[in-house]
Amino acid sequence: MTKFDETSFLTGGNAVFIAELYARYVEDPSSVDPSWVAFFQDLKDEGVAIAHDFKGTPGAQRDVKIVGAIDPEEAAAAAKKAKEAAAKGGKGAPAPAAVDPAAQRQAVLDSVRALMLIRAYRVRGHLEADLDPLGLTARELHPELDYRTYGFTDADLDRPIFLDNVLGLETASLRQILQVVRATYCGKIGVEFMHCQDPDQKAWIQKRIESVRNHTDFTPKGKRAILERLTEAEGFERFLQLKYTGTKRFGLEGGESVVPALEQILKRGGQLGVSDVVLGMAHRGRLNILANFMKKPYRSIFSEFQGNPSNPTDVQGSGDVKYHLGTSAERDFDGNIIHLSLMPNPSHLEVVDPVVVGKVRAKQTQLNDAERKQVMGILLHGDAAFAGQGVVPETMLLSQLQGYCTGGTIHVIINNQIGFTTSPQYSRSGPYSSDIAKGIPAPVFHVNADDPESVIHVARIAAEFRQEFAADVVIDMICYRRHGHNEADEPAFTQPLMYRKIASHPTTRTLYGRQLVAEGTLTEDEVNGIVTAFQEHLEQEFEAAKSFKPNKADWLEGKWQGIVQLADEEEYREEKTGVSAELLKEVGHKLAEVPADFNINRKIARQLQAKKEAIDSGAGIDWATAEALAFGTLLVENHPIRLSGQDCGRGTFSQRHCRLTDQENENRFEPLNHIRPGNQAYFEVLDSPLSEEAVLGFEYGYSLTTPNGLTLWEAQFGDFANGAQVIIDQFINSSESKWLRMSGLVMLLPHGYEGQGPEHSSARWERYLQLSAEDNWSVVNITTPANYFHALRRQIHRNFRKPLVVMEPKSLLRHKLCVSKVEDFATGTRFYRVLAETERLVPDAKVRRVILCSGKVYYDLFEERQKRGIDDVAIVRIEQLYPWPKDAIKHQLARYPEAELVWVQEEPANMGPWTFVDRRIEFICEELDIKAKRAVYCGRRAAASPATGLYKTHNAEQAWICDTALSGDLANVAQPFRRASKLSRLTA
Ligand SMILES: Cc1ncc(C[n+]2csc(CCOP(=O)(O)OP(=O)(O)O)c2C)c(N)n1
Repeated sequence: MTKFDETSFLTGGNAVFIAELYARYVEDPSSVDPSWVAFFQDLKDEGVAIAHDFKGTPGAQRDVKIVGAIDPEEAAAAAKKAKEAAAKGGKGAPAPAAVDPAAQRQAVLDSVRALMLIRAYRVRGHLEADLDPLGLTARELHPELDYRTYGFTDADLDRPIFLDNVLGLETASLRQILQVVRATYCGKIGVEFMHCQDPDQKAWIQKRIESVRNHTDFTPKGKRAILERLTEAEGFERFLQLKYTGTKRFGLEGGESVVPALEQILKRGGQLGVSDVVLGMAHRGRLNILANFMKKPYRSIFSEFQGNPSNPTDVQGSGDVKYHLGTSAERDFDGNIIHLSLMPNPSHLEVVDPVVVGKVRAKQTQLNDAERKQVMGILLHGDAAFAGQGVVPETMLLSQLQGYCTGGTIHVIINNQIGFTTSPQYSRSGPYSSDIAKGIPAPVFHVNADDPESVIHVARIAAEFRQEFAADVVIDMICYRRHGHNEADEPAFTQPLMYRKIASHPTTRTLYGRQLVAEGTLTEDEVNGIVTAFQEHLEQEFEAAKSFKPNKADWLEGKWQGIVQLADEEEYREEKTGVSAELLKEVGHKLAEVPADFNINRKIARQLQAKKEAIDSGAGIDWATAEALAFGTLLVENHPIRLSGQDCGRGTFSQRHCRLTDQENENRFEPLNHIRPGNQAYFEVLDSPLSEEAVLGFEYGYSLTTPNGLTLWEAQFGDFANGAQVIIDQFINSSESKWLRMSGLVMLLPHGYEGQGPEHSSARWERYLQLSAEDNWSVVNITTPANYFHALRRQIHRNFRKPLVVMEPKSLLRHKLCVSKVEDFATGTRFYRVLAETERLVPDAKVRRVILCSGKVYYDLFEERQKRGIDDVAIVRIEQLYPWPKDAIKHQLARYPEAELVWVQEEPANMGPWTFVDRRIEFICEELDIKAKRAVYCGRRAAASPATGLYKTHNAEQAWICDTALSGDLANVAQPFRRASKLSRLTA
């Protein structure tokens, strides 16, 4: 099919056929085939509703069939039949005799062709819109927007055409139609909305823009306000350039229109019920937005430029560069008070997106904003980053999912037509930076930033659309970047032509000022007066900056009241996180209860029964039950829980089943929400989409606003968290230090060597350990269900918040030894960072060897030791690797002064905890008067791949580790980093 086949059926012989059909349809709809009735109805209802459908998008079936049905023979036969019927005066009778049939046919044909043309403008008008302020992008005429494509000629330009109210016109000439569609679709705004599959959304946008020809008439007061905002945006950058020439600020110059656009979103949003907005944005223009939109005092920004910290000096942490900092503010728009928070963000572009969305969701939950109209997310993007970063579509994927939706995010692309030094033709395949947004499908408003009124007009529509449809919407604001990527860069090295053009291009404010003078809205003096007044104000602020001192850090307020900053590790006290026997029983019983009419799966019914029996008997409580008990007890203490991850409702290993499915109707039931109905917090469990980065970012964002609740993310297998590494590096482990943002997020990462191959064995926890410092989080590899129960509960019962990284077991979920007793959960019990030897061995002084290990390998060692009847080798488990429980380990090692010391791990020596623990153990040995001076390594030799893919090899390796650790000669296992022979991955 050539590009224009989709319209060709209206030309030539088919046109006659359709004209005949249409005439019959107008007379009597039942006289034509029902598929044609639908077709003509579409034409009438929404203009013409077919062109884009021919491209094979969903919903295209009917129309494709129609086109396919029109073959010349069929058409000729149909036309003949119609004529015969007319001659007989039967059904489908001809028009009244007074009407010339040829003229009538022409009129119908004109209407259908005009509707096709109008439709083409709705679909592709944006391609001819005047979007580039620099005029560097050649605007090619698109054949589908040429009336000649539809069979019209110049001679047809002034003939009246019946439109039946399409475009609000009863009748219009082709010339008038072209004027209207070009004004609406090819002015300074290009709209892409025909890809939206919801007919209501399509119809709404069409009506909204066509009814006003895509233009708002601003009042003189409104125009003045726009000019003032532009003056502030431009003046602020100029001032910084003047006072701090060459200092990096990633200026907004060229994109100043975004400031009044954001204000408009809030203004209109406020009228439509928005009271809380969370914003995320990158470096570009951030200082400007902080100052002129968030109203961060100019003096405090100037003070930061002078090298002063943004927080009071008693607040610890690394701090961050000024163009990454966040802030919050309250602003009043015509009496609507809107709370704003701009999230701090790392340099890594776009990664803040899911964090913002997660935070919005959490706020909505807390405010009971069921319709999601009160709290709104706004994301500002760069054009290169929006097109390039995978987290953008991953985040958009969440937008309509029940567990993640936020009533729509407004995306604003500050599209300066360049990314650092890379021009768009080298950075994306599609025509627009925004193209990825069409996949969800969100409408896109492209707008020329040098026309601020158009920018504000689309900002208003975007806010209305979001409030109306609870869906994402994109504003692609096409502008330019007046300087280099930062102010020290020379852009002419790479884009000389563009920058020659920019050098002579007046600023947006200048152009708008001239426009207002030309229109007579303001005098030139008034325009200049606005500029001078603002400059004077900045000078005063500049003076005030010299003595400016931040008086408080912007954290631990509101929901965070009562939470404290942990001063140092010494303050770690293990809270008593046990619960009463009665509560444990109450929760435990409820876990096994389902409504009488619920058809539970038989196997699961047996599992639930086993749980109940374990609780009643007081022994044999497994991992999943312990987890459910932690959840249930927190819920009755009024702490909400949100668990999200791939297939986490059932559990990847079919262990959790915290959401049950009725076998007859697939209704769902969550026992944890029915412990004390009406008198407990809400348990939310969500099978997430198959994304790590966006979902983890979302949950992290959620946790930032939910200090009173437990937020958990589970990876399908631990190493898949790799896909979310940026969130881990740049938010989870460092946000408290950089930005004073605490989080109690829990990451559950299935981990353990069980012969499942390179990608299902290791959660690569060496990475988390390497990132550990300054008490930034806890990293645990727990071996008992009760200890897991306490680790979860202490997340909430501490008076500070730290993320928790859990190496989650797999085979231990069903291991007969990996069970706990009821008393391990009881009042007075707590989390143990180190677990001592549990068995009766020879006296401590006679113990020959102490094995230090963490996680599942403990059970392999334990069973092997019991099998061999060894009683002089002690095994000490380190349940929490970070913060390193030095004193507790020291306490254990002091018991065995004569023993040799071995560190056992399943991971290769370059992975797992070995390099993390080696020197730390050595320091403990140094401090103790014991024989061992350091631990000997026993595990797999350093390797490129974390594990073997061969089950037999795995078993041999595992057996070797246990054998060597318990009975081997440690002198032979001391070279973990020696190059492995082809045959052996072991250290022997
Ligand atoms: C993920 C990521 N990759 C690379 C960079 C380095 N970088 C910083 S800004 C930038 C260009 C961004 O271009 P665009 O998104 O169009 O925003 P602009 O700077 O033009 O406003 C690049 C490549 C980064 N910060 N983050």
